[in-house]
Amino acid sequence: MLRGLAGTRAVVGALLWGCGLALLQGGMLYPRESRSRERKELDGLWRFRADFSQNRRQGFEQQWYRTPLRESGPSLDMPVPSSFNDVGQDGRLRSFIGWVWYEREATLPQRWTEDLGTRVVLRIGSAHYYAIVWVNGVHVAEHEGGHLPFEADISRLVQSGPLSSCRITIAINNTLSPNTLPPGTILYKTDTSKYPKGYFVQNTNFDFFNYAGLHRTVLLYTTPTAYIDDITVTTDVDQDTGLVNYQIVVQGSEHFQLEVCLLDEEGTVVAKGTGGRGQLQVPSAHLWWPYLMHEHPAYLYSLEVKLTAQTAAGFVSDFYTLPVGIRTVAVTQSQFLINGKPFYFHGVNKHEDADIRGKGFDWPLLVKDFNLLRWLGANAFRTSHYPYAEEVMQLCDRYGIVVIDESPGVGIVLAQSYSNVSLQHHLEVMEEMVRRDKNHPSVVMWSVANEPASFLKPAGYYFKTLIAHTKALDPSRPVTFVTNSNYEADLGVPYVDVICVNSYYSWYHDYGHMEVIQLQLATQFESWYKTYQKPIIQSEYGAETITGFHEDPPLMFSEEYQKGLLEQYHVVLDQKRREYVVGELIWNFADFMTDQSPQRPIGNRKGIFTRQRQPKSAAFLLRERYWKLANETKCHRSAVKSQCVGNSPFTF
Ligand code: GCB
Repeated sequence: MLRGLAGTRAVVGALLWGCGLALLQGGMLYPRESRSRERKELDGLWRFRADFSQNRRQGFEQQWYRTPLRESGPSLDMPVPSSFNDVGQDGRLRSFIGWVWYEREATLPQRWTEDLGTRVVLRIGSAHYYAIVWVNGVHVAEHEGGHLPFEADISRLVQSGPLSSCRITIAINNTLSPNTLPPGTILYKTDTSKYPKGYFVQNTNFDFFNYAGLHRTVLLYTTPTAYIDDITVTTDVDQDTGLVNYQIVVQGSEHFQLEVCLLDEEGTVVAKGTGGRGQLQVPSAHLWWPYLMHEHPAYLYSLEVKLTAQTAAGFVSDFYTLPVGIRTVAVTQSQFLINGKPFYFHGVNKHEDADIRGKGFDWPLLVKDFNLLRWLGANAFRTSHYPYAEEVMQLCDRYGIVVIDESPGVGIVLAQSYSNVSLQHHLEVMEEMVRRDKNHPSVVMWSVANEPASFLKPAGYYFKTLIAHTKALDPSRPVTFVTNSNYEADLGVPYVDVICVNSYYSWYHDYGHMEVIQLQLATQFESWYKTYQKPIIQSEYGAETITGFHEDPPLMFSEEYQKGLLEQYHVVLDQKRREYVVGELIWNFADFMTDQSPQRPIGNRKGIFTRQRQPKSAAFLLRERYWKLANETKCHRSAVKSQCVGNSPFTF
């Protein structure tokens, strides 16, 4: 079977591995409607087939992309966006490894197919993990990586003859190898007295279920043939003047003019500019402040960009509006500063995860999660352990929820995963991630990985290179990775700006002994700080808890134990946050699905909410703490002293 799968990848290999850099040419602006741009979402039911053939290559051998899927065999209805794993009743699909095939017909407006001045783009928000795309049987795109968008310009195809619809076929392979992100291995079980011939399993070194499918919106959108391809905005503050630096990339014409206009929330123009790069100055600027740090958090301006370009067909205009938050981020030896003020991260780690849909994007779930975050008084989260949907980042911008944006570099523990092939892919993933998320004011730091084996010899070069590359891509934000290695052995931490450390005292060791937490945690902080003099975030801590289990005195897995363990952490966090600890992120916001194992009773239960988003006792404990922390931060700032009491649901 290994040969089968490897063979499958070899078949497409030449196309497969060469595409990364080519994809990075060009921007990846979120597809917004404007006077010059339309979008057509292709969410809903798609046709679907998993290739259960022994070598998983039947789809390629029989060229399933050439004709409608229903003609080459039976197919299922499959919702998009959704993971395919949990929607069916067939257990084989839940744990399927290999190629699955999606297909859908899209009806195109007449103008899109007839107006040669229109550019039609197919955009796939997330296809986990490797995807090949055909339109009407013609190969149009390939992409490696399950969490970032990719596009194909399909104008020529849909404008080449009379056509009112097009057939989109997407083959997706969820196999993980030592060089993918996240990495994994396929293990062949060859003892035929125990396993059937060809039996194999996918092994991973991360603690969440490897859901797969079309996880985010698939859509078509249009631009004129000369178009605004990319916008990069960075901001600064000088006294009370906001500085908005912009850079715009245009494609499709060399003769063009650009006008930019910055509007405040009332729609009043506050600054104007022309040309592909420049600086806008906003006197008395409203800064973008995190939630609970200011009476008007998350202030967003709108940057309206207008392109007028000369093309063979005459003059065309393209319009794109980008939300802009003016804020600064800086790191000192012991502080994380937003707009020059110390910021303390009090928040959560999340997952994109829910019943039935798996990692499929879902608006009601998203809105519920943000309502819970705000109820909790959380001001931050980490996108553990991969980039989340763009709509999530947009809500963070709008609500002032600060983000540590993490790459899918989770489970890098094998020596092979430190090879040059892996590093090269990781560099490209960082490029794609920075390209997608660079303009979000909510993103204040990049995390290149979670809990790698950073004590292995090659880790030093790997993280030095990766972090330097990320900083070169975006000099405006600090870079980190999240470690659980020993402070003396970690070869990657010398290169980070902020130390993010995970620990599970009295959970994965010293089980049941909460009395050792304070000593062990204080030692952890002191050791790291003495060695590096960099601010520290407790980026994970927590305890498994089955909602409704009660034991007093507390026993592991009970709600009382989870609360008790958190309280012990809080004692030390309260001491050290006055020195150099700049944040605490609970593991985890909600229970989530994992691979099956004796340690995981239907998933990881360290959520403070259940998977259905109902609170455990610990949620109330954290809520009280987070609002108190928020109040303290506010009270330290004399300008808003009068607001110390009143905003909070608690009186102190
Ligand atoms: C960790 C990992 C996270 C796991 C968590 C746990 O350190 O970063 O992915 O889910 O521990 O619950 O074991």
